Amino acid sequence: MLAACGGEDSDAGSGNPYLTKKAPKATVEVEMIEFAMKPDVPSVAAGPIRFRATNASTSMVHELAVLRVRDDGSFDNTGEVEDVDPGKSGEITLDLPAGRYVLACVLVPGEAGSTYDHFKEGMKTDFEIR
Ligand SMILES: [Cu+2]
Repeated sequence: MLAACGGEDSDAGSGNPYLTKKAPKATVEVEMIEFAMKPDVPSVAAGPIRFRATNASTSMVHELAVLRVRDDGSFDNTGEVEDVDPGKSGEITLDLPAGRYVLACVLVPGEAGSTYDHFKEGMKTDFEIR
């Protein structure tokens, strides 16, 4: 019989397996500024976690990507608060397993009016889920 879904990593439409509607057990406040990511805690327990990203810039759009570090060192992007305007905030709740993560802004030149590669400028920080 034919498989209904092709051989993609994740389902084509509904997408992100980490996105959850469960009530968060913890909230991580992340301040974004050029060019740094500043979570209010360095680690949090596994489970549904709300990330609230606040853009402290007065001029630049930023975003928060929650990147899980795979064993081989590559990143799995578990979810993003995209394109947060200066002075604004946004949030996402993700159900995440324990592991090493990086909180990063992944805007690149041409996106959201940016002329910088924010990740390369150092807009990232290690984060642990335990
Ligand atoms: Cu940024």
